[in-house]
Amino acid sequence: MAGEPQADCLFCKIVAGEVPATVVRDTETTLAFRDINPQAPTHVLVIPKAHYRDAGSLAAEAPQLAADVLRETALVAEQEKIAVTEGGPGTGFRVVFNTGTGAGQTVFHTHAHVLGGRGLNWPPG
Ligand code: IU
Repeated sequence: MAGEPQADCLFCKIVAGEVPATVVRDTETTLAFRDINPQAPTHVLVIPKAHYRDAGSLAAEAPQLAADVLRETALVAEQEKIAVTEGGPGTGFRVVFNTGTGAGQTVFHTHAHVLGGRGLNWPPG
């Protein structure tokens, strides 16, 4: 059922404390932890503690929780000191929700990547 923990989900196991993670923020509804394979000096994942497979299903089925995740991405950026909105390469940050295998999603528990601390190219690869 939507929102229920899934036995075979890595991020549900992180929420349950069964798999370790380097947590940077922890709220009643969300968790933010460092990506195990960072693609930038700051690479943090923000997840809802409840299980939804991707950003679209989260937004459709639990819009307040989607808002919580989005707010936390900004608070992570502030905490990591990458929330600089005016400046050159290496300032600012990117929030990414890979959705679907073709777009690079490998873990099917909604997560926002928060990336920053280096120049970020556009269009992304
Ligand atoms: P993706 O958008 O589904 O591809 O992102 C999954 C991310 O989860 C990816 O960046 C992995 O490096 C990251 N990750 C992790 O942080 N800890 C883990 O144990 C595993 C994956 I497996």
